[in-house]
Amino acid sequence: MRLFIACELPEELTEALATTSAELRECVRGRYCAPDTFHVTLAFLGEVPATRVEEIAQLMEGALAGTHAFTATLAELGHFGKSADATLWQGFADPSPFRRLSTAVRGALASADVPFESQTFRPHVTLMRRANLARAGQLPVPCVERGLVSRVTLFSSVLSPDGPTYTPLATVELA
Ligand code: 2AM
Repeated sequence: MRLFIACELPEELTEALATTSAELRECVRGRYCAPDTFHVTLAFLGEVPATRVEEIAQLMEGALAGTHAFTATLAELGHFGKSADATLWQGFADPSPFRRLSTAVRGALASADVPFESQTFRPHVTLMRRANLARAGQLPVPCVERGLVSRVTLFSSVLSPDGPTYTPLATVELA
């Protein structure tokens, strides 16, 4: 199974992100992410045997026990990759609460020898993939909103030409 652990987002943030995404559609070509898939990845595990799902869910729960929910404020747009073929995202005013969650989750995975992608963590919500920014007009000013982040979920991801399908397998409600 293809697995990742991510923060789910409250409605206020999802709506603001969807507004920004709709404005981006006017000026950037690429593959848009559906608003009901918006999330902040904390750890990407990739292919993992299904027999390890329960262990991973328990590691996630242990790592986040006693962790508090927090208010997150959306901030600037940014991108990864080449400007002609970019992943376009919106970031947060204060990355530190997301960083603490990611460090805790990744630490628990590492201590149990569960492999994950260990590249530098940069909290973001992907709005669009394969974005051609080289041919884009002026990007819109993104919608900025605050909301309470209170759920961390282990998802499975199934890729298809119509886009990924994410299925929640286990969720931690932050205190
Ligand atoms: P992205 O949004 O920055 O592309 C589910 O696929 C989630 O896991 C996506 O949010 C994606 O991050 C992230 N992801 C996919 N492949 C990844 C990889 N090889 N390394 C790190 N994160 C990855």
